[in-house]
Amino acid sequence: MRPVRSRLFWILLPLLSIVPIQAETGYDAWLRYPPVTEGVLIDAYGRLPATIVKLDNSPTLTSAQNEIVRGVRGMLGRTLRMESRPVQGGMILLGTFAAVKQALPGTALAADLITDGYWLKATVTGGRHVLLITAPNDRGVLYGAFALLRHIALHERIDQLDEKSNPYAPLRWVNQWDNLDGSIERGYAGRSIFFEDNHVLADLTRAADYARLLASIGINGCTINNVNANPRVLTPEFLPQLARIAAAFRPWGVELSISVDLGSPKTIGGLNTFDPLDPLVAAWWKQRVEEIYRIIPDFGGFVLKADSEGRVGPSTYGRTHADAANVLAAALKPHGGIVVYRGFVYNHHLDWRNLKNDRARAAYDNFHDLDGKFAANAAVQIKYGPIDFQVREPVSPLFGGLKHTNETIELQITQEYTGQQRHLCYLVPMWKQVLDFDLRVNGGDTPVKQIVAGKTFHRPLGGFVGVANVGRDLTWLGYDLAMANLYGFGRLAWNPNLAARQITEEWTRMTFNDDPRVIGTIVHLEMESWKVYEGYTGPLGLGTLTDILHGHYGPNIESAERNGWGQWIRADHKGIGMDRTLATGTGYIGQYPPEVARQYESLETCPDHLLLFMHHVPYTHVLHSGKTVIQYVYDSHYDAAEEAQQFPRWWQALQGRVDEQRYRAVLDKLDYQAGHAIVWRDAVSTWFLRESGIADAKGRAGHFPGRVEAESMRLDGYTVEDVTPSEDASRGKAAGCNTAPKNCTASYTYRGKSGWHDIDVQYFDANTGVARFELFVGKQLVQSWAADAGLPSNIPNGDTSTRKRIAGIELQPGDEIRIIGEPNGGDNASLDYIEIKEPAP
Ligand code: GCV
Repeated sequence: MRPVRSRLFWILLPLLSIVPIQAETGYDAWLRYPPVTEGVLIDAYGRLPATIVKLDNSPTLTSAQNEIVRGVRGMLGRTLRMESRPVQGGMILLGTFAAVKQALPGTALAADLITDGYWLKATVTGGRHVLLITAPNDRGVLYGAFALLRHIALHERIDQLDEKSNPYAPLRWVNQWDNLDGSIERGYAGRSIFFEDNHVLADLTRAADYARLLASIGINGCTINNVNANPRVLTPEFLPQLARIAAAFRPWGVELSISVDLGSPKTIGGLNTFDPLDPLVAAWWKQRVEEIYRIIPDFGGFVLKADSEGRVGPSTYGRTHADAANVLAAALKPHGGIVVYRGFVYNHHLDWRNLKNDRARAAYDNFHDLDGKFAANAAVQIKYGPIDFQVREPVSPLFGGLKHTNETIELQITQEYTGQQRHLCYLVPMWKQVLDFDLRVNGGDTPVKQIVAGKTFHRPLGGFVGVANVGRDLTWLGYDLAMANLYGFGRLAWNPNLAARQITEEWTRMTFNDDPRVIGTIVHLEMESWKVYEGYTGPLGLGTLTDILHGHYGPNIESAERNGWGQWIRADHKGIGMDRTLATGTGYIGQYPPEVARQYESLETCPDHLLLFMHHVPYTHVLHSGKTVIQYVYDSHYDAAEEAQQFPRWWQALQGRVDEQRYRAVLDKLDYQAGHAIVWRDAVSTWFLRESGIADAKGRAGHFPGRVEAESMRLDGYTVEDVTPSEDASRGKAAGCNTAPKNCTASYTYRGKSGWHDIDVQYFDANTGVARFELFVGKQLVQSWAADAGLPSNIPNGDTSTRKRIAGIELQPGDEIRIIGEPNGGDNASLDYIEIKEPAP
């Protein structure tokens, strides 16, 4: 009998056929391996051999084999048979060149592969289909395995694979800035996955999973502790703990390295000196290094920050950076280890009154004369720009200034000055510009990527280092969309010639899905985000106009001025910008090779986006774009903040197209960013209006239609307070509730037009407690929320200023809008203003 189906069944049928999108935490990042559902692809991938053979038992090859089994099971729903010897039928064959040669004599191997490079080759030998994944070394085979899985995840053909891929540079590292107590310097995603309470964590599952992520993008080294290093890391009690992390990394081909403190021979070694030229000091390092290699044979080496930001260094004994690097290098050399010496050396007590002083000069001035003096197993690690990871900087001239010294470039995946993983700011487009920048050393074609990879000056060592701050948050970086930076860094370190858009598309498809709308929206968001962030934080080469003395997060323009840190923008009533010219300024521009120097020296040829980094000009200076500097500043802030308002709207189009959990989490972040972009816009525009005295030609700066200041509302319990810096609050003031545990109330009688409105409540979310707010219209409670974002300050300012949007409220003249603030801990439920607007179309 045919089953009888109810009407309801037929109504529900279309819904039943929709595969529900599973909630996801983000933990799997781009290694999710979701099922391939397209019929054509299922057929094509169905021809994949059913057996996977690994030719030796090394931990790395075992990872490669397991990973392919895992990926194929996830994506193709098949469980491959695992073997350790070639079989009669078809197979996926994993092995180094040496092993393949033995197992399949006569197989012609790709001679042009270098260490870590891999070859994927679909072939027929002895009548059987073999998908060969081979490489000169184990790690290369693992990278090949990930490459194969990437092809499948991207739904690319694999039946005729013949892909050889070499890494662009030997050194592809991340530096974590984790402290042994479990905190992370500039960490925005929870505590360390390595340390707690001055010990290595007992459970290193996260460390191993991190290594897997790193391996999947070709990263071969991880420095696990802060460059502001705790000497304890080298103590005999600590080394065995480090060995456990190395063991967690090893199956993924990630070498462990550590940051060390140059003062260690004295602080923990019992010597009365740490003079790098003292034989006792050299012997101490040698002995420590031997001890390390005894328990960690594949140890990568040391990273050293010295004579910088309060760290001790060779200057204590009148020695050079090369002396300091070389004493470590000598100890590491017999074991194949390297030392990476940070070029981030500058005086943070510069006299700001001296117009010739310039922090940007520091790296070149400190290292250029030492060119050729560093050991062959040492490299100088240079931040991409001469200041410190700003939203925009010119490339460091030091890249072109060391021809006989190994270099690495330091990029920052951690968004220290670029929104701290609360703002979307995708840095791959910026890194591409930096890496492609042609320094024209000796008038030749010398892009930064080639120099740091050792290609230009034929150096044996070199590469790419990304400062990363993954933490215990399940999303790793605290924000799903920020993971594109980690992915992009790895892909560029492997091949800096990849296009930013291609990298972003790959990442999006693997992290989310293949829906063209999803791909289009996310790629667009990511690709726009750096330009937008720069636009509302610090355009024209000013750098991020943030609070450089504290959190490096919200706006605080003047924190850059009149102190020894040297991030000056030299703004006064008449003009702005650092004069770094040779003719009249600090001479910094002279550190570049002549062609580049000529371009920057002249106002005619200096690009607008670096103008104020290189020149001091009046606010009325006309840019190449035809706008004056001051009008550009206003326009840039208004336009970029407006674009940030679109981010959550674009994202909303993806509801139901990405899993609900990540959809919500990302939407919250983009909403927050849209609000904070307004804080930035207002702070910077207000400050420039006040400083320059020149009005915004479009009449926006200083005018806030629909805004009701908290200080002008009826206040019960709330008291009016000044905010510092004043531009971080609307009209410079806030209302704080200092009556804890009693609540405070701010109310206002609406007199505008009746109809639907959005109400924005601007409040300050201090990190010392969790205040709560309730918003009433008349007697009706419309919204309540907690101020629990964990922002980087404990007072009302640009770090803590936060917007809560309450959309779609019907208001009528005479309605009372009332906010009740409930203080908690040190969070005084401070209010800045409310803004009542007609809803955006
Ligand atoms: C690890 C900047 C950061 C510091 C960091 C330093 C460095 O100054 O703010 O947190 O210290 O750079 O790179 O050494």
